[in-house]
Amino acid sequence: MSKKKIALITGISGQDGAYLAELLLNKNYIVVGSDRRSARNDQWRLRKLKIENKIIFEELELAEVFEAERLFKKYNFDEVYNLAAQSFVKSSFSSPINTSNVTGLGAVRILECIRNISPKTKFYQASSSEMYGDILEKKQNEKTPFNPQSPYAISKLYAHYMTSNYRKSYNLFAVSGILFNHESPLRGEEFITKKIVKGFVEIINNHKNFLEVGNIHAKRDWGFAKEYVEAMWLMLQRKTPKDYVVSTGKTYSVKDFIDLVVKYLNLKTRWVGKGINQKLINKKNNKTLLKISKKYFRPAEVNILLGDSAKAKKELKWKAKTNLKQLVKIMVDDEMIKYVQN
Ligand code: NDP
Ligand code: GDR
Repeated sequence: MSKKKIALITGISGQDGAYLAELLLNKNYIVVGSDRRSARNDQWRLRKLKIENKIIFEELELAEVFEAERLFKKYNFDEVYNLAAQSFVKSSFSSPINTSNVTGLGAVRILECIRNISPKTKFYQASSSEMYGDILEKKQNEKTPFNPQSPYAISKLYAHYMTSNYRKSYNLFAVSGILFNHESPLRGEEFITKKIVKGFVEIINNHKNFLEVGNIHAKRDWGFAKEYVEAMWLMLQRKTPKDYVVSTGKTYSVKDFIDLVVKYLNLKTRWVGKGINQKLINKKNNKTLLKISKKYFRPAEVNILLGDSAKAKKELKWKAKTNLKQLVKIMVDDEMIKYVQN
């Protein structure tokens, strides 16, 4: 019998951490999941997937200097997935220094441990389509130049370049997956897809009157998170360390997403007004279901993203299977369960 592989997932309490842990456990890995102290006792995602008691939890605050070192001295990791980050783009404008420290330098703290303590460990860095920012090519692939528009995206780009620099300079197996937006029932409530799904499900269950959002004309390439973590794992199983774009190849606006959700919930609606005064009205009673609020706009916006993951398809044999309509169904059905159970 071959020895069980051991993997570290930083950011175990997040959306991708949960799905990746599930995937690795199914592949018979020992999974060490790190979180910061504040996250302890709030592993609702792992509980939801029924894997909370299968993870070895360790504390790792990525903003600290020596905590990562302790973990690398304790375990001999085969693979490390660095998913921990201050991941909310809007917050990065109000906390640029913390974002740079955690999302940017955090990756280097791990890379330094690998270089000094465990050079055979394979490293995955969670890079982001946000790095393309104000896009310089219509479809973005591994060769598209970056043009980041937020402290978050700039921090991710720093970590991205450091990962490829460590790969070249020290011959480490260190790769970045440039993942486009991916969503699921485990998505944090501050992100737009979950906010819309939760908001409308609350509205139809009389727990809310209306929803307020920001720029509904922003377009994103949205996929299903559960499929995207498979691409992360596949990248670390290749002979040669390389970076890959992971996306669906389709882009939709926030407004399109709203329309799909209300349609699936059988609400008859119409859009009225323009710009900041645009609203979504319930045709049945003329009540406002959704308003635009300046509060949710960002100082600099990424207007459109559209990924080209042909390289992942060819070399990893990975492609997105769930389309946006199916994703909406998965998310809405899950959100509705709470009310059915009551
Ligand atoms: P989440 O926001 O759901 O999870 C982020 C994780 O990082 C949480 O476990 C969080 O812990 C942890 N974390 C935050 N700050 C620190 C810190 N200072 N020290 C240690 N841990 C910390 O993100 P996702 O799961 O959606 O994404 C995973 C990664 O992939 C992130 O790096 C994200 O930036 C990146 N990414 C995500 C995409 C997406 O569409 N989801 C697309 C491209 C990249 P806590 O619970 O305590 O907050
Ligand atoms: P994003 O995701 O910034 O793309 O980053 P988010 O869901 O926050 O925003 C997507 C787009 O929707 C617009 N928007 C709103 N966004 C939020 N959160 N709330 C609103 O009310 C609202 N109204 C409109 C935004 O302006 C934006 O254009 C996500 C994160 O997971 C990152 O960590 C990851 O790197 C990228 O996806 C790829």
